[in-house]
Amino acid sequence: MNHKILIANRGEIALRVIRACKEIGLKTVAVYSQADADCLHVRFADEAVCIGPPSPAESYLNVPRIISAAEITNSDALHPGYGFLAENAKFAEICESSGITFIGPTPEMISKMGDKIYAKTTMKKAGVPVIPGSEGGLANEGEARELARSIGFPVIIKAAAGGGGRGMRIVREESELAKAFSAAQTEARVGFGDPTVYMERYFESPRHVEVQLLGNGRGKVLALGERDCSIQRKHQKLIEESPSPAVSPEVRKMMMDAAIAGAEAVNYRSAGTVEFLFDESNSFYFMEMNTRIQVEHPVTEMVFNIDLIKEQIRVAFGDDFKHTHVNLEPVGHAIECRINAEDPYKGFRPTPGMITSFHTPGGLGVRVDTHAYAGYQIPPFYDSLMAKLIVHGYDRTEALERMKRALEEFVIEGVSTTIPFHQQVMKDSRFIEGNFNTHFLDHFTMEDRDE
Ligand code: MV4
Repeated sequence: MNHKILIANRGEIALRVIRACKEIGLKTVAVYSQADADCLHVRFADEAVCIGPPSPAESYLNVPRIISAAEITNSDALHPGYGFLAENAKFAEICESSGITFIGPTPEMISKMGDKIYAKTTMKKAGVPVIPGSEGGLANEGEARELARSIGFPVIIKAAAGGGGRGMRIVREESELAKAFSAAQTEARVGFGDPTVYMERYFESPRHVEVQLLGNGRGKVLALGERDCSIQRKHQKLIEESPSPAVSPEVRKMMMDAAIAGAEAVNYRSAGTVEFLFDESNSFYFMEMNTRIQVEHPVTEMVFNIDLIKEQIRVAFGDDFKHTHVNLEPVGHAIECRINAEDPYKGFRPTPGMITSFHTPGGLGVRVDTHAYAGYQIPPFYDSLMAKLIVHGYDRTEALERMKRALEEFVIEGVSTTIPFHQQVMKDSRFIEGNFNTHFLDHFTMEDRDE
């Protein structure tokens, strides 16, 4: 392949994409803000273009500046990473009309799946189980009330243009409904420019289990197992693993088949994720579909021994998957801990600043995806993800022991990190037993720091 790829992102994911490009002989162009001149993605890329001031709106979210950077460097393709412009259909459209291949799904697919009602309707039509609720948007409060009565309380009202936990309202009894309905509508209009809301039965303590998909845009979609992402705080995932300790082989097969049917029905291209809510009775229900590569993709890569970014690039240029990936079977177990520059003893408050020492763990089955190094100054303008520590083991027990060992080896000085938090979770009996749901961290308290 003879292409030049612009990476429209920063941090560890920019490095991750550059590495994939290098292995397939593609030239790379980094973009960076004034706060990121010392970032590794700038040094690892063949070329780099400064696109503006630190604020994301003036740099990584600034479409004209990114398109200009692609044009002056003669880049013929662009990888958006995750976050920033990764799920912006207009941006994908502008890339395509500027002759720049967008390494992701079609603009039409991004915009369709961004509409959570459309996504749900499409999946339901394809035979995927969806959460019981309204058929489409709620016309008015009266309709909301009538529906809530028939579903039974509690219910949840979600913004059609929302997603990822933004713009949701739980309603526990009828007396709260009027207020919740109008608040959800207002929030949706202000937050997403679309007041449309829909209703679902509310599941109190589900697990978040998601299926990794890869579509070739020629009608074929592969399902690469599932990830359990239930360990999260305020909709920020902290630990992910594959396979899920809660999913049996029988249920896994049904989940994979459902996800494939849904994605093949829309002829999906690129990497994508179908999010399921998984309940105590082992039932799964479609929640939403993400049309990007996700932060936690490495756990899938470790158990399937496949480079998801390379596959994304292949299918974006109209090639098929690598032929060896036809009968995919996972091997062993992988766990990821997100190492953030945050203080877990102080409510996970971000702790930007200078990293004075940085020693990453290594050895068999250990992977560290990071852009950090000793002497690196973490800027306050972006998210606090510093490193992803991923381990792979023969089974979950070995992966867990390996994670404990790797967390022990990891040395980061100068800023607080989530390492002590992860060390405590790895010792928690409920985590060890695989007995957790999305509320695991609600009542989790940090032990006193030993000083
Ligand atoms: C739900 C739910 C319970 N019942 N929908 C949060 C993220 C977004 N994808 C949807 N979310 C939820 N939707 C119904 N009908 C609970 C959540 C939820 C959640 C889901 C996944 C991971 C963490 C979560 C934390 C709180 C709530």
